[in-house]
Amino acid sequence: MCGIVGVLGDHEVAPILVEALKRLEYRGYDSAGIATVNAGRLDRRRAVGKLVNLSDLLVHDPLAGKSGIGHTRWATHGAPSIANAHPHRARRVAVVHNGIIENFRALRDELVAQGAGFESDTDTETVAHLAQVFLDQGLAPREAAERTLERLEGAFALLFLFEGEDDLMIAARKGSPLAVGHGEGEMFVGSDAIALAPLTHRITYLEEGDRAIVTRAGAQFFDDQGRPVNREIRTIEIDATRVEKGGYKHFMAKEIAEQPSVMGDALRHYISESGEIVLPGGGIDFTRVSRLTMVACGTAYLACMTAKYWIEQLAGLPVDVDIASEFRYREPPIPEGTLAVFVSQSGETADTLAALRYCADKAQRIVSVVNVPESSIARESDLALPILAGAEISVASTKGFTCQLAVLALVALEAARQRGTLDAPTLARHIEDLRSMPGRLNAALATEPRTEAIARLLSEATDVLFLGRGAMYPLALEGALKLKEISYIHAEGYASGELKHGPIALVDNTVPVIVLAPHDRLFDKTVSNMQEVMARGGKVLLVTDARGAAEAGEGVWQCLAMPEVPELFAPILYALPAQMLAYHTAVAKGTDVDQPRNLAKSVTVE
Ligand code: HGA
Repeated sequence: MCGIVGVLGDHEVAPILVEALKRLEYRGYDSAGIATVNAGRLDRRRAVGKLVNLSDLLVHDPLAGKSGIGHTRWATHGAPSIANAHPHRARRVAVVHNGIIENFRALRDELVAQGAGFESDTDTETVAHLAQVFLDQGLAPREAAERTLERLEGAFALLFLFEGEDDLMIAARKGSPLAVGHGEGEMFVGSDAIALAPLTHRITYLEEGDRAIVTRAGAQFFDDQGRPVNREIRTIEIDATRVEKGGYKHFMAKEIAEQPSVMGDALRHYISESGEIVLPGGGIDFTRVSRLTMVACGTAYLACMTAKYWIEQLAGLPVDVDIASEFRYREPPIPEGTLAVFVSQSGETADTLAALRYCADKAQRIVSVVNVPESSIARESDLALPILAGAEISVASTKGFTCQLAVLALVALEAARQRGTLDAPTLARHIEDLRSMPGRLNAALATEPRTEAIARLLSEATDVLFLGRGAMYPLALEGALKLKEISYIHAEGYASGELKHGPIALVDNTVPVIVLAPHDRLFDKTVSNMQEVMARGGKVLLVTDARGAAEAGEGVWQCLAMPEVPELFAPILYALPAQMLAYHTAVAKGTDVDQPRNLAKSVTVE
């Protein structure tokens, strides 16, 4: 999603802005731009496509100045074009925006009637013109920005820069995240701490409704009522090496390979030396919980679907799983005793955050599972459980997903312990099994050369089906999602038993059917469904273990043998072949793996 940066520096700011925007590239974007104030004069440069186009433009048409704002745009209103790229400008004001101004049509009509000339199709441009109207009325920049913000409906992170003001940026947050970075005689603003990582580690996160008046001397913060407020400066340790590819061709490849180590970190964080589960903040009192509502989007939603199998089976608690964008407008009843759980890698997913706010005064407790502990979702939860995956840069989530699964598995086991639904030896065995997962993930990574060879064949396909049964069903959905996200091959995931109720009509010898089937208690059932596919000429790729391959591998198109894994945690391990297949298929097709078309990371608009 859109990335915002702002710098009041003591060096030429254009290269610093472009570098900071590069660190936000991972969010996905279609165009980019910067604006600076140089000796009072406001100017801007914008380009469509990758940041290199903006850099090239700046070589031929440089932009001087030590104060500036920058933006990577993921279009919501208006096609990716130079005219629609940010910063948007009215005469004396430039603005960059993340979010959607919902009343922009009415504002635009009003401004056009007053003589404003619009250049773009965006909602954002109304903000610049509105601020200019207030400047024209003789208001100072700060009041003009304030009066502008009062008129805006919807969600935004906004950063204003003004002609004639070399030492001023105004930042505002309603719905979309924004952070202020504190330097020595320099000040910064960014969509997240990663954007500011090499510039400063001292960060203040704007709270919902906050505005910040930023000068080189520091920042003053005001709440949504305009009252001055103190906001904490935190020291954020973002390991710069975690934001680099580290010799891998793509961030996705690096993040797939990191899974054993980051999962080890996560498990050590939550499991004591003596094998007890330790949740932070006093944990969760499951004796007071009668059901769970789990809400998320995309891959995180599929992690919740997997957790439903675990929590229901291990702890005997009913679990509802919802897509956040549906949940928030359906306004479901939240029965007493409901524990509401929100899962989001970035912790900023707009729909998930809205769903959390809907539950805030209704659920017994709000728990979140996030990768960014300073995120809005974490901060608005009663209890935030970090997944400790480290910065995830690739748009397609990999280590984020498996670390979410690991933390949710621990939640399921802790619920079972408190509710007495597992005896002590069984619980201890499951915890030990979970602890063994990093080693098993390493063994799964060793199958990569074979996965790569199969992926080359898969890249010829135009449609692919994924099948799974039990907790492998959400993984079939995840395998299909990953493949379509980055290789653009149409893929669907189905519950194996559901195949004959419709999708089997799609099967012919051009449609690879990927069957995710460890040799577990449901293996025979899944194999029967697989036989139904093969009987109709379908090409089956069986992803199984050595026993599964020995029993059912004969006659399949391809067989991929995974290491042994305890049945309960097979979805964690089988995520890896699904990820590696998608990755190598995308590489074979030559797509933009880390920033697939039309997609964005940290989905901060609804
Ligand atoms: N609505 C604005 C900004 C879009 C955005 O925030 N995307 O993440 C536009 O379309 O330019």
